[in-house]
Formats: sequence, C-alpha cells, structure tokens
Amino acid sequence: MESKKEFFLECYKLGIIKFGRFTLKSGIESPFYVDLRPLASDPKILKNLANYLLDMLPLDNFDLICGVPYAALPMATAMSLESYIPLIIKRKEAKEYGTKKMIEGIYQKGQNCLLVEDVITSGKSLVETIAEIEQEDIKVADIVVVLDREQGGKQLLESKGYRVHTLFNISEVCEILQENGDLSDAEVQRINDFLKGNHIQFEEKKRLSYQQKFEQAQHSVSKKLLETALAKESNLIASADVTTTKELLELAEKVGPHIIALKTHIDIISDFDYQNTIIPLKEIASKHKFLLMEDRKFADIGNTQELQFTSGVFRITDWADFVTSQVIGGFESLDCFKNVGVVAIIGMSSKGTLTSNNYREEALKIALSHPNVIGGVSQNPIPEEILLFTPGVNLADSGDGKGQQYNTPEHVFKTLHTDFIIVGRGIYKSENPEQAASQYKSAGWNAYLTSL
Ligand code: S5P
Repeated sequence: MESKKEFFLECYKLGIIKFGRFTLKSGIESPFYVDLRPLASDPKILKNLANYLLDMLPLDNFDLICGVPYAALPMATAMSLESYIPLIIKRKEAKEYGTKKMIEGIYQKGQNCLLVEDVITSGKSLVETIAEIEQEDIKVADIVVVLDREQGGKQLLESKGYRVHTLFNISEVCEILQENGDLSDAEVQRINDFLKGNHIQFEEKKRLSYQQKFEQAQHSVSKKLLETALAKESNLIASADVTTTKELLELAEKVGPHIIALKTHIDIISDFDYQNTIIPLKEIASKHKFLLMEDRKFADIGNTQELQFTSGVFRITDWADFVTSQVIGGFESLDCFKNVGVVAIIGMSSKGTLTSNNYREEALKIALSHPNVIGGVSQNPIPEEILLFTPGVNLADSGDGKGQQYNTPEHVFKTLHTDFIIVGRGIYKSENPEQAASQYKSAGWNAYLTSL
C-alpha cells in the first residue's frame, strides 16, 4: 500500500473536505466541512481504507463489526470482507413492526463488537450509539474512526473507558494539505484557532464600490446610473405607484433632488396622455437629473413584448431609460429592448413567490449573458457583473398585509450587497414625501458606505 499521506491525498481528491465558511448542525460556523461518504463510491479507495483501519487494530479482540449509520456502513462492510469478522447492522430507528429490534444480523450476548465511525466531532452521538448496542448485551471497547475533527470527542469517549483509534485527525490533514500547496498559511491558522475554541473572524467578501462598477460597466445606462449615484450621493429609486398625472408630476418634483431614478407603473395612471404626462415628466427628470425606470415587467414572447414596448398609448421605448422584464420568455425575448437597459426580474419580494432557487439560477444565466441586461431585481445576492436592484425596502421592516415583505436599507446593503434600493409607499404615502425621500437617501447612502 502507498504511504498514509499519499492515501489521504487520494481520498481528498474525492472532495471529502471543503474549506471556507460552513454552518454546522449545531449552528456553529466552521472553517471546514467534512463528508466522507464519497469514499464509498471508489471501490479501490474503500478497500484500502478498510485495510488501513484494520491495520491499526488488535483484531483478535473482536467477534463482530458494526458501522454507525449511514456513512460508516460501507466502511464496516468492507472491513468485514477484508477481515472475515462478521458484520452486524444497527438501525437508526427501531423497527415499528415485528421484532422491534435495534440490531440486525447474527450475534450472541456477551460478544465483543468493534464500532466503526466516519467522523468524530463532540462524540455525543457515538455515546448514544454505544448505549444502544450495549442494551443488546453486546460489548463495545474499541471504536475506530476515519477522521477526528479534534473537538473533544476522543477525550469524551476515553474518559468513559473506550479506546478510540483514529486514522486521520484534522491537524495532520491540514499539515499535509499545506505542504501540498492546497491550503494557505492563513487558512491553517484560522483552522487551528477554531480547534482551540477561539472566536474566528471570517473574511467578509468585499463589495465593489460604485466607482469600480462604473469602470467595469459596459452598458451606457449602467454607466449613467452609477455616475448619477456618485454625483448625487444617492442610491435611491422612488417608486411612483400613484394613479393620476398630477400626483405623478408632483411626486417627481418633490423627490427629484434625492433620487437617481423614478420608477413608474405607467399603466396605472388613469388620465394618461403622452403630451401631458410624459413630456412634463421628462422635463422634471432632466431638471433634477434622474432616470426613468418603467416597471413594466414584460413577460411574453419577444414579438409581443416588442409591440408592448414600442406601441399602444404608452410608447415606452420613446421615454424610458430602462425597463424591468421577466426572463420567463427566454433569452431572445429580451432582444427587443435595444435602446434601453433591462433590469431582469430574478427573484420577487412577495410571500409565496415562485422564484425558487432553481428558477433564480436559470434566470441569472439569461441575465448575465444578455447584452441588454444591466441588472436584476432580487432579494438575494447576485454576481457583481450586473447591478442589483432591491425593492421591498422600508425603514419600518414589517409587511403591508398584502404579501409584500420589507427589509431595511442596512439589511440589504450589508447582506445582499445591493446597489439600488427601491422605495414605494415609504415615500409616496408619507405625509412629507420630500422629507421621506431625503431620509431614505441618507439611510441608503450611509448603508452603502458602511458595506464597503
Ligand atoms: O419583487 C418585487 C419587484 C418589484 S419591481 N417586488 C416589488 O415590490 N417590486 C415593485 O417595487 C412593486 O411593483 C412596487 O412598485 C415597488 C415596491 O413598493 P412598496 O410600496 O412596497 O415599497
């Protein structure tokens, strides 16, 4: 057989240990994650593993072998095949019918059983398993473990009089990986601190600044938005969900100085008239230097979307700087938005939305590859190549009783690395929309600066 170190590196290639930031079952954050189940899928490795484990043990002591379910079951089976020591199986739950047995297989009371476990952490689950086996009058004195996470498990079992044989422990594994160039010194240091029980600081991933995003932006509308954000020190988009031209224009005039864009649902304006609604709106937008975002959420085939975008009474193509669109119609459905930027709906803020993980992943593939797309609407982080627009923002972070779910500006900048917040009722329903816009502008900008 190859050396133990070479053997470990072979096992490591199967992806049994991952380094990074993981939340364990206990809620604790760990700098590494171990899952040895892939070892059973490589017959040669499993067989070698069985022999490495057997080599460490006083085999004459054992009448039986038992693996702790499930990960250690194939390991125990392989050890049994290599050593001819009979295997018994411990159930995870007692059978609900028939014998109600916890242990399956052929055994006699008083026999000695070797217990096999894949990973030992605190040792608590092993203590429970041993108790269940001992209840059947089977003796356990030795436990063999493939990997010791060195978090007190070995000591706990030894204090109860059991012998614990471990093939690998996490410190030696880290040493091997460090030597091999797979782990940096800083990572090893962090793992050692974690094992000593010290509080460890994970490096927070830094977000890109607006300046950096401006430099990497390809689309003219992305550039314009980022330039406006930097000039006005604002990342606020006010959502003007009002229903008359008068309200729309008044709101635009009041909030104009504080926002980078005004988001419209132009089809809810009951007295819409291109001359009287759009022309003055465009004047206010150019006076206060903000962009117009039509939240049309197109969701049809390309040809229909093109007609909805260019025709009808609204003629969105003539005045909007950017529009929102679902991507449900597929990549080519976005081709028609040539002269504007598209913000793709990736995930929605409403309760029960169908934008599941899977949907969002597929939607992002389209958004990231389509040249007309400048960003996405989402309640989750998205890649930094496109801009993130987050609605559902309110300083009072409760709901609206109609399924809308709110977050605060601090929350969305810190956890989602959002670029622009979209605020509707928080502003237009407020007694003083101008003051509210100014408050959201400061809250958003401060939250952005803090997140850098
Ligand atoms: O997921 C979404 C996407 C959008 S664009 N959730 C949303 O709320 N929106 C829009 O943002 C919505 O159509 C409304 O215009 C605005 C939120 O308004 P508020 O009053 O709840 O802040």
